[in-house]
Amino acid sequence: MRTQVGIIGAGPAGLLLSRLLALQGIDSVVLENRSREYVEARVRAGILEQNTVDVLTEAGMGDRLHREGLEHRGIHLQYPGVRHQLDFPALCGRRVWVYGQTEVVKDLVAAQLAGGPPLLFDVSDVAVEDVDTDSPRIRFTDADGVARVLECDVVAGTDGFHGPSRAVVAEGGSGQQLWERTYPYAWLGILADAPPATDELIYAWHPDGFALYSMRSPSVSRLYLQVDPSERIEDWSDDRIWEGLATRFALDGWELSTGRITEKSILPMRSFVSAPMRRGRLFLAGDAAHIVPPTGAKGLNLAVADVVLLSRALVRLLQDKETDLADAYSDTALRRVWRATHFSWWMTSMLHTSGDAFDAQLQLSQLRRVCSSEAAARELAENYTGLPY
Ligand code: FAS
Ligand code: PHB
Repeated sequence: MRTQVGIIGAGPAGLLLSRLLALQGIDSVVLENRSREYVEARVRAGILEQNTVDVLTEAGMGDRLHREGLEHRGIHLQYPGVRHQLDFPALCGRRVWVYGQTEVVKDLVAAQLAGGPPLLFDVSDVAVEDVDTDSPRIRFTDADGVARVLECDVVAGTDGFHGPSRAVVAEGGSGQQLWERTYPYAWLGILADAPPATDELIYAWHPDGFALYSMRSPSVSRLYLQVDPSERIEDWSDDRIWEGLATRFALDGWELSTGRITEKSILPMRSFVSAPMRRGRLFLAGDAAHIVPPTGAKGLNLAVADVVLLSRALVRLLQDKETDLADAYSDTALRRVWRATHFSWWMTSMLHTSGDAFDAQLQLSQLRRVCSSEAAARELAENYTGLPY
């Protein structure tokens, strides 16, 4: 098999990269080691930045997003007795959309399978070779158990945190730098058949711990509460979850709406950055190179930003035979990665309780500042809605 760009991983990064390249006449093959059902069912991100919506729309992937997505003008910040709305368009002229990552992936998979570049599910034994040459290759076993070799001009490692690509970069002579922070808390997340009791997301600080009120549609709520990383999901009955959420969102004259919980899981929280995001003809994008805590709603959006940058670099490399954008890719991408990493750390540090009384006063002071200062609110709004590419 031969293609111009071999793409490992059919998450949002790999699928969008393949789409953007195809629109520019560059062919690719996407290799995914899970099934279509598994990839489309993974419950993950929910918020799309203005940039992400614009990119998906321009790539012809915006129809269902604009039909079914929920356009939000802002978020609410809450601490005991106060729920304050940040008006993003007034603060920075941008807004965000609620449209689950599952829906983005379903749209991209459907487009890919309807005449797009080859997308192979259920592959195994993926191995990347000769990335320091102009003819790298990917060895793999296809879904029928047949050993294959995909000859490429470029390999894109969009295989997420647990994929093989980052290790290939590390084995290269350019060396690898890793930065990691594991946070002392996790998120217990639920999906519930319950109409959201709020028009926009609520980020709530409470002495018992952080809570986030999000949603997927007018009839499906997505909620999270801060728990200790050692907590086990089987120790959290539905009643215990709803009680914890009701306590943390409590506000006079307002009531949480409950319903059947259809999914629950505990998500660890970490920041992780790996540099460089390239070795020869292998380029990393998305979670393969970086992880952010979900508090800033950056993970999916950062993957999209990487892929927009990478697609431009690969078009220039493969069509114009110019290496300038490819040579600049890693440094350019990492500047945005660190901006998103800082913002995600800042939101996480402001909102998650540690049990330390001094920390609590610092957090409440920060929250009062953001809720009372237009300048402080604008800084949050600009980062949350996505800085211009
Ligand atoms: P992905 O991990 O989505 O995709 C990588 C793909 O590569 C996967 O399909 C995987 O199966 C495949 N792969 C791996 N190894 C392979 C191999 N050897 N061969 C072939 N394929 C291989 N972000 C937010 O903004 N908000 C959230 O609330 C949020 N919640 C999250 C919850 C969880 C449990 C997780 C894990 C992440 C969450 N994220 C959230 C972050 C998430 O949305 C990521 O940022 C996003 O999926 C990144 O997309 P990709 O880089 O494409 O990586
Ligand atoms: C979600 O809806 O899953 C979501 C929204 C905002 C976040 C994190 C997760 O910051």
